[in-house]
Amino acid sequence: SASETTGVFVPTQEDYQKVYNEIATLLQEKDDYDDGSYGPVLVRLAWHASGTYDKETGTGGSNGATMRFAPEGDHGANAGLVAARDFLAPVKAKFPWMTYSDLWILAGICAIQEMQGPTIPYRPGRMDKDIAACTPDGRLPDASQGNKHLRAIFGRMGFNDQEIVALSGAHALGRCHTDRSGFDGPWTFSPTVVTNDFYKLLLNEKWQWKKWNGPKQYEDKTTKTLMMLPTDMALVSDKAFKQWVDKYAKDEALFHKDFAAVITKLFELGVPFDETTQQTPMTLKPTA
Ligand code: CCH
Repeated sequence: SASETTGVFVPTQEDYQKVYNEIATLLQEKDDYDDGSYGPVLVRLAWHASGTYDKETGTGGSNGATMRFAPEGDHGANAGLVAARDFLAPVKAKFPWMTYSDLWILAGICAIQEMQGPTIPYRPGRMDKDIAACTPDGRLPDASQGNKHLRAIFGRMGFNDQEIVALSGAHALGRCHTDRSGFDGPWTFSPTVVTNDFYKLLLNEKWQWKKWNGPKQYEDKTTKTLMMLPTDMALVSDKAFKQWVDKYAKDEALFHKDFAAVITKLFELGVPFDETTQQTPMTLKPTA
């Protein structure tokens, strides 16, 4: 094998499955965090690692893991993601042959699959970059804004309206934290399961401005326990976006299919896969 002749360890799909299983086991063990899972914050880490991509300059994206360094790790948008990076530290120690860049994306995929989401194909090959590759602040979306901002930010990465709406369904997961973004609360009643509930609730609940001292956000009129960001609400006030919200609210299978496709694209933005080596996407098996 290549590893015998060169002395360089060449991981196989089995090796990546071992890493996957390790993350899945830790997710089950460390269940006293937030709503009972680190899954959502792992998805957010993978998204913020990828979502800095700029298609014009080819800078940013998941190939680099530059959020390890203070300038990028300290960007306001990344507040709290140290919890996800710390969660993965023992995994990196156990599998030192893996780059942080590949590990963060594998962890995002593992989290989605373990939270009953669709199967996400995985391709390794990302290289860690040094501090000089940190992206400037302001590349990730600002939740206080609206439809123009969403199209500008996601357009810079290369996404269209349908893809923006499909990606936003990730807000079925997790919650906002007052000590991170300043916003407060979960979007759905099942924040550790990949459902289409984000779209259903957007359409079916009555939303009102929350009366509080924090940043402007919505709360549901009925229970006052759920939340929506101004950017979330733009997905129903903008007619072109709303068409897709309607579709995904009606059809969870379609959401899962489109979410898998668009998150794969997100996770691979700017990654220069070597077409000559083994780059067939692999399917890693969920534990359940
Ligand atoms: Fe998001 N997100 N997100 N988001 N997000 C937040 C939390 C999560 C925006 C703002 C916020 C995506 C798109 C957007 C997740 C996945 C995705 C929070 C709360 C804010 C604010 C952070 C906190 O306080 O901890 C905005 C604006 C956009 C614009 O579109 C996309 C795309 C994805 C993934 C595909 C996940 C998951 C969370 C929950 C994190 C947690 O810790 O529970």
